[in-house]
Amino acid sequence: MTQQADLVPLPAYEEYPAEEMARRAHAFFESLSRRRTVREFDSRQPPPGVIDDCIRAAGSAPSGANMQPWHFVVVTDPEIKRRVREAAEEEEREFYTQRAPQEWLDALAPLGTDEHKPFLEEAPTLIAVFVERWGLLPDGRKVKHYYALESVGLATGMLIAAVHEAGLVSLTHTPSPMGFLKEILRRPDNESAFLILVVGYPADDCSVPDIRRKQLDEIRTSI
Ligand code: IYR
Repeated sequence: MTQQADLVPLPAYEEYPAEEMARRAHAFFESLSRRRTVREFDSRQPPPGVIDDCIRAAGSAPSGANMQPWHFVVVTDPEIKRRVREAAEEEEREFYTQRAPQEWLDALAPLGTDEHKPFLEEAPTLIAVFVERWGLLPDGRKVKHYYALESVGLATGMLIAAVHEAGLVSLTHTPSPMGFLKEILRRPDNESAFLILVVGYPADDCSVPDIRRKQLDEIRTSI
């Protein structure tokens, strides 16, 4: 039997007065509401350390049984980015021309996406997010992971928010299937690709689709 962990006083909790709480909640909402998914990137690299801090933020996410079933591969090498682009475009070509049902293509039409993925080479940084389907002890025994996909989804949301707060832009890219990522990036058997977060500065002439977010009364019910 594994023992319960020691208990320590809740570290560094700060209660804000009501007014300040309201101000902070609103400011955070306003900041996140300025986030847009971007598909056109400048080639400039973010300053050193920024991506690592964003990944530290992602790694602070809650996870099933605290297994932290995530791994982040930061790709900046142009040759590896080229290989990722090539493999992704091959899958996407098949998706757009054969695999995708018309209903799916119709849903994507407002976004203007197609099989061309130049951002995978043009953006300075790709963060490939992997799910650890199971953990591995130093002696090779497997450790069961719980809610692994949900946990990695939570961590990825925090990664996206951190990148935004740092003043960079991102694109959540999910070429499907993503098996090629595991091969190109040489990830172990217990991992599978979750998504690629493309990160950088927006291109000078960057544009985004004129689409809207649902309003509060469409997404919230109070009882
Ligand atoms: N993976 C494809 C298709 C695609 C699917 C969804 I759902 C999107 O929100 C956007 C694109 C692609 O990346 O083009």
